[in-house]
Amino acid sequence: MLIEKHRSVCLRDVNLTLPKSATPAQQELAQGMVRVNHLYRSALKVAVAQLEILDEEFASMYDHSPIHHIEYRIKSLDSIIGKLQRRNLEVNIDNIYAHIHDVAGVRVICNYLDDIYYMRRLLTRTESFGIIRETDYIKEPKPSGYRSLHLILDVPIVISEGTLHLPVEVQLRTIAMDMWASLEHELRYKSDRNFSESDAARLQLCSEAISEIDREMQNIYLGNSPEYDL
Ligand code: 0O2
Repeated sequence: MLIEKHRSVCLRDVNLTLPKSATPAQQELAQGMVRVNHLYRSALKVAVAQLEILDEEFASMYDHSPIHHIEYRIKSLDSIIGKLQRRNLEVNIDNIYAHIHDVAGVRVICNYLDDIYYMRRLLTRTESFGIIRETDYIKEPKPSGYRSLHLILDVPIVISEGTLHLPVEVQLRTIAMDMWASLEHELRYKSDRNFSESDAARLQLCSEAISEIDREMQNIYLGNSPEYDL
């Protein structure tokens, strides 16, 4: 199953955010954003198409698929600007290409822990995509309790000017890790309640409990019928 989480940044969004008194720099940013949007959407399509091909292969050829579902999105313009500002970087197109590696983002929700590393191997074989950066928040979870494997992949796209390489962030996680991350994000940033230190500590404990469950589910699965050479 493929889920596109947000619609893309379009020219209309960009024009709406531009005041009538927009400076040349703001206009340049607006025009540049349209190209950023097109290029990263293209890279996202290539990465998602590859994942879809693998998903269909598992579904048609094997009893077990490592992929539960896939979500993908282009980062919103507000979110890109917010990230640049948090890093004290000037909001311009060059800094987006140079510093924002998750403009195109794919989340692969896997069934079991080993599926995550199996998918990593498939996505980073020589004939697949290069790895620009890898951060394993499963082996070393964030202080919040966040667990996932993050890959920044180098994805080639062919456009009229030739071949371009763009980064696509792939977050690989189990269903349980995804449940934790979604609810933690909701509780921390979106709900009206005050998020206390005690809430943070309890969520950290939930993350540990979930990690234990993931390991046990993996063991139950492997004990029954291992499908892959993991
Ligand atoms: P969104 O809405 O998910 O796009 P980088 O992007 O790698 O250059 P950054 O932002 O420090 O630098 O990367 P990091 O921390 O490795 O990964 C950021 C993304 O991971 C976040 O995206 C979340 O999707 C997820 N994430 C990281 N930490 C947590 C956490 O504690 N809780 C939850 N729920 N998710 C987390 P963004 O940029 O926040 O936005």
